[in-house]
Amino acid sequence: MSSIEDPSDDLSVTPPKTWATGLPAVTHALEYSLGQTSVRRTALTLLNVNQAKGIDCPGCAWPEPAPGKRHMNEYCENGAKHINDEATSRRVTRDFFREHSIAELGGMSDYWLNQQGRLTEPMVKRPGATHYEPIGWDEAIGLLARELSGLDSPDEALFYVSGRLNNEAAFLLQLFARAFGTNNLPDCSNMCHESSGSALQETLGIGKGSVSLDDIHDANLVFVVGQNPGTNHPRMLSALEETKRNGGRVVAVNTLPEAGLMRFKHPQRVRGVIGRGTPIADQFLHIRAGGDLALFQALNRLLLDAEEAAPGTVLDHSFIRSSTTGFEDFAAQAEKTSWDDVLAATGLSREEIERVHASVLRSKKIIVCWAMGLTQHKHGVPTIREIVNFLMLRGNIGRPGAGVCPVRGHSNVQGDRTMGVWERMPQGFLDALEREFGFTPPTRHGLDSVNGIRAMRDGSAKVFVGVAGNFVRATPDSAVTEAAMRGCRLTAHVSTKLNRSHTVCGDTALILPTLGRSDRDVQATGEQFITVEDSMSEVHASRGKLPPASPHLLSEVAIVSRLARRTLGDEPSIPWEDFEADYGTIRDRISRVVPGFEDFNSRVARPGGFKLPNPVNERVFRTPSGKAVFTCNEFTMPHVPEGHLLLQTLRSHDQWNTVPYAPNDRYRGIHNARRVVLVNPGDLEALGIADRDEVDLVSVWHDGTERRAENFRVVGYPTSPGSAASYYPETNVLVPLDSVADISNCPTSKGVVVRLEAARTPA
Ligand SMILES: Nc1nc2c(c(=O)[nH]1)N[C@H]1C(S)=C(S)[C@@H](COP(=O)(O)OP(=O)(O)OC[C@H]3O[C@@H](n4cnc5c(=O)[nH]c(N)nc54)[C@H](O)[C@@H]3O)O[C@H]1N2
Ligand SMILES: Nc1nc2c(c(=O)[nH]1)N[C@H]1C(S)=C(S)[C@@H](COP(=O)(O)OP(=O)(O)OC[C@H]3O[C@@H](n4cnc5c(=O)[nH]c(N)nc54)[C@H](O)[C@@H]3O)O[C@H]1N2
Ligand code: SF4
Ligand SMILES: [Mo]
Repeated sequence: MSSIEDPSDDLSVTPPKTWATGLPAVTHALEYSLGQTSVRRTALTLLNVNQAKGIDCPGCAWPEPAPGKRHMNEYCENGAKHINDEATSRRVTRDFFREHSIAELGGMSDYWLNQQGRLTEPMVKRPGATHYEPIGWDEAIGLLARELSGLDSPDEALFYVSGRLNNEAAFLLQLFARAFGTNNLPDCSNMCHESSGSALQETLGIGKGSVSLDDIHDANLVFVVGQNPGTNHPRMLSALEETKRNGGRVVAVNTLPEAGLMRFKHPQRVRGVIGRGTPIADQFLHIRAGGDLALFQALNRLLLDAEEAAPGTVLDHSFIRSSTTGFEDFAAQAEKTSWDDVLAATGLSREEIERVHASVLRSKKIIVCWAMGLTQHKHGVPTIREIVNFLMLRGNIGRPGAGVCPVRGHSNVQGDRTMGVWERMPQGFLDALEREFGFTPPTRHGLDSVNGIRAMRDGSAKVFVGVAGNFVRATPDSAVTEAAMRGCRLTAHVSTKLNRSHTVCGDTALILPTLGRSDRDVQATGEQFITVEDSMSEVHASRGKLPPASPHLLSEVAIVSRLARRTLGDEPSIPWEDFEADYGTIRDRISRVVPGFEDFNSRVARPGGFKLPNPVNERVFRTPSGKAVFTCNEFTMPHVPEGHLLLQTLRSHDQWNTVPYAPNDRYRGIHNARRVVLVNPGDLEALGIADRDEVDLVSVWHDGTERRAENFRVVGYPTSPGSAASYYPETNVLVPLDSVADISNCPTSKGVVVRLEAARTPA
């Protein structure tokens, strides 16, 4: 057995922190890094991360400052953990797979699996086998190609992508899938910012954020809604600190009083390390879960009322008239907003909302930032549409210091979409592929993640190929999803590290180990670099610096190119071999297919790369009417039956998505346990449950089915009344597959109706 053991579950609770990211953050980062690898490798990764000629941080998608403005240590505590989790010196070898059966590995925790280290050679599980065994690359790729070719229809295959994948490999993967004949390209974005994409595409004509770092620094008022930047986008706090220094204000809207929203100590400034730090939020709105739509409806109604009281002084009439449609209908709908509804949905007082309104009136330049606290609710899309209404009323779209800022998760999740990884790419993109490569891509929309699971469950999808990510832990309804995966003929994962998806196998299963961001990538024409696009549409290069984790690894580009060649045969119009040998040739193709990438190779060679144009910033809206669209959004709030709570499933401070690094959530004061549920003390009292009781979380769905996650400790915590919080992925089992956001089909990971029951089988 491996020497790595699961940390014991020994909950201790300290008061939640009221500030984020000072000296302890630096210490924690080094502690984790040195636990994974040597001082030398830690120094190599950390000196290179986010530098102009270095490695793009494999953590979140927050952008780096312009090259001249970077610190020597341009990374955060969590970025350091993410990169050294990849740069670990630990290795998973063929002996490991001989020692551990797949069933045994399936019983291990997500933590344990990840801690085993980097995957080192391709492995196969043959039909009926209990263990993975080694397989050569040629045979592995041949086997996968044969299974794909043997399908009755290309639509029986799914190609899942997670947002760490680089642009070059993502472009090749979608090219391969479409040349093979399917648009089945589900991705992690389906479970993440899909609601943002849906709302922004409809209203502004492009599903991306419109602001830059300079805009954030320059704004008079920044809203941070449904987002925990102290943990998930730590360097965003430096940007907000700058906003404050320039005289701007910050309003934070959250169901939890997150440490990073309160006060920030900059780890790269002496003042930040020893001082009291900068208060971040000027106003904190402790909102009820799912109450954000009502909040922005109330703010919009207040703006319309203020305009009526003093005509011509509040709204930006010239913008509304020249650049938008739908204002009249929106204004009529806003008439219906009732304060009773707003106060019930938000749990806020009228005075609190009026105070925000007063700040809005004082601010010429406003930005709204948001993340999963909005997108993963049933009414996430209308909520974001209402935010767009809010910004448009005073012309806060398409000018400096103002705009929409959906803060993206994975470092290249936005780039993967730009490269065509989407089951519904517009016809213009497909036409460009046809012109460039001479084949006709399929036009029928493909399957997203939720529909992909349904298809595997129903037997209409038979081969699953995952490139990066951990599909069975990222998706909802774990039991249903796992059964669906087991029903496949073949499951294959291109991965850097072991995870639970490798233990949930189809008849045949493949593990295809690959280079990570930090590994040097040398191909036939020499050393390669890859590119990524951050949350603010900056495209730049990333160059690995470390010797690869094993001599048997292939890059993602190489794996996809070889698979395509084996499946489709040699085709002069798509030179897969050249692509593998020289990634510059892929970028040449991208420059001819993807708008905004003209002259890609030379522009990305500049330090810091280049920014993709966003037509919204020229007040050009690529909607059917050519105008930005005001929308009418019905008031709605989550319905939670008596005796139940609305559970959100979120990240602790010590995890990267499905991968826990340690059982701690330092800022929230939770130590040595992950199976905890945070509940408002008032609700605990009403439910007759005591702090530290052991409970099962039981989710209830309207078809009468129940799902259970067992043995959680209750912790009294200032969650907003009626809501509870617990960590993902342990709670994914509770999210019904059919519980999705309207329009975007994003699983409602932040809105799960649960009841707490005394643990059926106490631990
Ligand atoms: N260290 C670290 N960094 C990460 C990740 C990670 O796992 N670890 N994951 C990356 C990825 S892929 C993503 S998408 C991002 C996610 O970044 P976040 O969206 O910050 O991630 P979550 O932990 O899901 O936190 C959701 C936040 O929304 C709040 N919230 C929940 N419900 C509501 C609501 O109804 N209204 C309001 N106003 N607030 C609400 C929660 O209290 C919490 O603060 O982070 C990225 N960065
Ligand atoms: N309940 C609940 N569910 C959620 C969420 C939630 O808030 N609550 N959040 C959702 C969100 S926002 C997201 S983005 C998804 C995340 O879903 P995914 O992106 O699928 O999951 P990750 O945990 O990021 O994937 C981790 C794995 O990626 C692989 N990996 C890491 N780096 C590389 C690399 O460079 N190349 C390759 N090929 N593989 C690599 C490693 O093998 C690692 O085990 O989860 C979603 N699921
Ligand atoms: S803020 Fe995000 S991208 Fe920047 S160093 Fe931290 S984890 Fe990496
Ligand atoms: Mo995400």
